[in-house]
Amino acid sequence: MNNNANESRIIQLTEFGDERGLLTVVEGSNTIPFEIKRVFYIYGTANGVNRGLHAHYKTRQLLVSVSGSCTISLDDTKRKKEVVLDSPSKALLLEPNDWHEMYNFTPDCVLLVLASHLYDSEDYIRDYSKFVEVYG
Ligand code: T46
Repeated sequence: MNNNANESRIIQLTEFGDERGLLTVVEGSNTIPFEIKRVFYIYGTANGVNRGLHAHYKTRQLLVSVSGSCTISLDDTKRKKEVVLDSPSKALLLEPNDWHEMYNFTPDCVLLVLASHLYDSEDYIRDYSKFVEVYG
C-alpha cells in the first residue's frame, strides 16, 4: 500500500445489484487492510462546514459517503490531493500520516468511517507544525 497522498487510495467496493436495488459490502480484512475496531458516521453537516484538519499517530480509516457527497483533501507533507466521495461503492483509505480536511458536504451526506483503533484523543495531531515535525 503506497503511503503518498498523490497515490490513489480509492477502493472500489463490490456492488451487488438486482431488480431490488443495490447492496455493497465491506468485509473486514477481505476488503480493507486493517481490522475494524470502530465505526462512526458524520451527518447533518451544516452548509459551509469544514471538519477534520488533523492527522493521526496510529489510526487508519476507510471513508465512504453512503449518501450524498463530500470532498476530502489529503496532505502527507510532500503532496496534496483532493478526493470527491460521491458514491456508496467508492471508499477512501486514510493513512495516519494523511492530514485531512472534509468539506463540500451535501445536506444529505452521511459519511461512514471504519477505523482501525478505538477512540483515543491522544492519537490526534491537530497542530500542523507538529504534523510536519512528525511526518515531514
Ligand atoms: C477523522 C475524521 C475522518 C468520540 O467521542 N469518539 C469517536 O470515535 C469520534 C470519531 C469522535 N468523538 C468525539 C470527539 C469530539 O468531541 O466526537 C466529537 C467530534 O469529533 P471530531 O471533531 O474529531 O470530528 P471530525 O469530523 O473532525 O473527525 C472525525 C474523526 O474524529 C477523525 O478520526 O479522521 O472524522
